[in-house]
Amino acid sequence: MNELINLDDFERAALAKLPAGPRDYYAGGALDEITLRENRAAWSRWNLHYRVLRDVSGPDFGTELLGMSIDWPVIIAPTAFQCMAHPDGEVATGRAAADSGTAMVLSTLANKPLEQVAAAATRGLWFQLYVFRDRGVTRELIARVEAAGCRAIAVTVDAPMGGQRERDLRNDFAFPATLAATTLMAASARPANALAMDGAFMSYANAMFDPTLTWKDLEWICAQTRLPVLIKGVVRSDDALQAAGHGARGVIVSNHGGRQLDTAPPGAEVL
Ligand code: LAC
Repeated sequence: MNELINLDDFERAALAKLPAGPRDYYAGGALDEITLRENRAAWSRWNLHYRVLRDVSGPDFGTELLGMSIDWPVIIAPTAFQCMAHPDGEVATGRAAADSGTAMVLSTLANKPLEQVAAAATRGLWFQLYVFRDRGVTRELIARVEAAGCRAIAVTVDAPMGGQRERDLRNDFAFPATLAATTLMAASARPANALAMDGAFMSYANAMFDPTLTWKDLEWICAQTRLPVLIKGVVRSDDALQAAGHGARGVIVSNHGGRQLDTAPPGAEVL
């Protein structure tokens, strides 16, 4: 497939194939979607300050990221419930990442089992971790992530509560009962985990994720694993410094795609 595609057209066409619920869940943001719009606008304001006379006959975009070599400096961010869009879900995304020579980050709320995605994402897989009120679930997830050969853990820190996503409320959107967050569900038979995903992200997050997290808990997470830990959802340099002081090996500058706190500044600007 070599024809050139305009990405905006591609996205519009792909989204148009989905029912309103999943489409708006994927495409939407929190509240008035000010941050969602600003995220895109901010990237388009970026300029490339190119240099000249540098022998570009054999360009090489390869780089190293926490010991992982990738062919170009972009990896695929975690997004939940990909089987609402395609039956191959996260496995297909892992394959696509590998085919293009890069890595993927798998969501805690993935529909495909972690091990299957790891087998497809041969150029590297990171795991995005939500910290559950039930620390046993969290510990089991970390152990499974290590066993599957993931190369790093990215702890989401910008969703202590679910964002107010008005499109989801208007659509009365719920994750489809026919799809499970398989990696998570297999992690434990504990009651906290048995709660079916029969709600929207907001109610699920509020019921399951630990809103009491502090920097001390970051140290606890780092102590549970030999993998490098990053925190995802940072928009301030003082938080980045604090992360380094509490054991994080990196930060992912992000506002959760504008899906959490509306009016948060765009990543491209604060980076
Ligand atoms: C979301 C969660 C799953 O943004 O990260 O929907």
